[in-house]
Amino acid sequence: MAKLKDTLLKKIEEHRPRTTALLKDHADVKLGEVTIGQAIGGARGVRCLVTDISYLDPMEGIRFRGKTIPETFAALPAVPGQEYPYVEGFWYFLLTGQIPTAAEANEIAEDFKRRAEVPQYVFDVLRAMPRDTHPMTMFSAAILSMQRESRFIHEYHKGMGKMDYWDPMYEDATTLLARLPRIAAYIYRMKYRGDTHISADPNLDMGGNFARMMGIDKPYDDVARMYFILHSDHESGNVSAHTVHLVASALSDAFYALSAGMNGLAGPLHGLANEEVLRWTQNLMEKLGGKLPTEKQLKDALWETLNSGQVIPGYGHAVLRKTDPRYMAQREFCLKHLPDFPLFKLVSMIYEAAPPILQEQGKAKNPWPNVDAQSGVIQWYYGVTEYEFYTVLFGVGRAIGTLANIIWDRALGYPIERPKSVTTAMLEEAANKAMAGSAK
Ligand code: AMX
Repeated sequence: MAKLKDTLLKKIEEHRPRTTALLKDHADVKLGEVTIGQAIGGARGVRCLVTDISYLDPMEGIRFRGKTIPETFAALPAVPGQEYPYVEGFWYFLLTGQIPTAAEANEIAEDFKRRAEVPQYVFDVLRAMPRDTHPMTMFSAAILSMQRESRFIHEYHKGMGKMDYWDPMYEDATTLLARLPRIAAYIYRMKYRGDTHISADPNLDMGGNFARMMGIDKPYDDVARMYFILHSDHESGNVSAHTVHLVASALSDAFYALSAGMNGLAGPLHGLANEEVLRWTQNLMEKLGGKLPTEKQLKDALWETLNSGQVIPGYGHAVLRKTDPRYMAQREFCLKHLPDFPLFKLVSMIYEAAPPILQEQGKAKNPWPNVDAQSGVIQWYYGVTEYEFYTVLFGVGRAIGTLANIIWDRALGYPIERPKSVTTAMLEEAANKAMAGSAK
């Protein structure tokens, strides 16, 4: 894929002096102080990661390469005749910061097709696993199984200059990304559709082919495009993105790094929340004999969840302090395509009821919905009712952002990550010193 790589190399060469100058002349400039609360409390708010691919403002939400979600969707070339853009064009955009032309997006789509064939041994690995294995475990294992093909590790062992690391990383990442829709659809149909499979159509883009291989009619192809783009990147500090970055910082290749990131995404406080949301709403409707709850029944159910020490899935965020624009983008899709769907109505009722209850409880810093509160409803509407599969869909999307990031990590020569730990006694000593200081 000469053109994207050429553009990317140009961007890398333009960028490198900025990183070099910052390190050479300003390395001691402080970005903030780290408190005891942050050291114990999951490093919340500690500014110690760098990425130019996306930035998460607590009030505004995500911007991809400086663009909001609506701006991104509007700027990227749409697949002909479809509502949503090429995922492949979005990959170009995340990597270079440049909006591709329709021809450029199509070229990437062609390159993805050339790389998309999944080797049989990957299916063999999946087939050897007990059929009740969680689909995220299968997804992660499938990714890891392909590590033997890594160009990066091959070139590394041959001997390669550090400045060139990004190139085989790009090759691995692109091949991996191109294969993920097939792997995800294979897991889905093996587990839930009687082990029947549908091959890709060489005339379709990534979103179109994913819908086809899942066996779901239009507009599921647009759902896939929207879903993959919305879930791609949320700056670097979230568990999946940070894990991919951390593992890759040891010069582990893209296969090792992405597989590890997927294991983090599979946690219920992170990507698995979309599964939890559907489990919660389905349980509630089941209890009520399949009917929508009254306002009172819903409030009681939300309080019951909180009082039993559980979280309300799909609500809250470590950084955001308003409704997630990824939630809103999906809500708009629902209002257009499935406004009367009972599950969407229930999710909309929760959207009204949950925030004031979380505020009244007074624990969650952000009482508003995140991306996961809305995404399962759309899947359910189009027939993907097996909610344990939802995080795999998130994973295909998250691969786009995390892989783009580790290509840039290599291009800018980011070192192995190694923060310093302290002991509890050291924290106590620091606390005592601070107390003594303020008593003076
Ligand atoms: N329901 C109930 N309690 C919640 C809550 C929720 N949705 N969100 C936060 N809280 C609680 C926390 O558990 C914590 O309680 P504690 O003091 O007893 O430990 C307290 O409020 C303070 O937490 P916070 O600072 O507001 O959030 P956080 O940064 O520690 O955690 C998150 C963020 C997302 C893990 C949390 O809001 C949560 O558990 N939400 C529900 C799960 C969810 O939707 N996860 C998906 C997030 C998006 C994603 O990554 N896919």
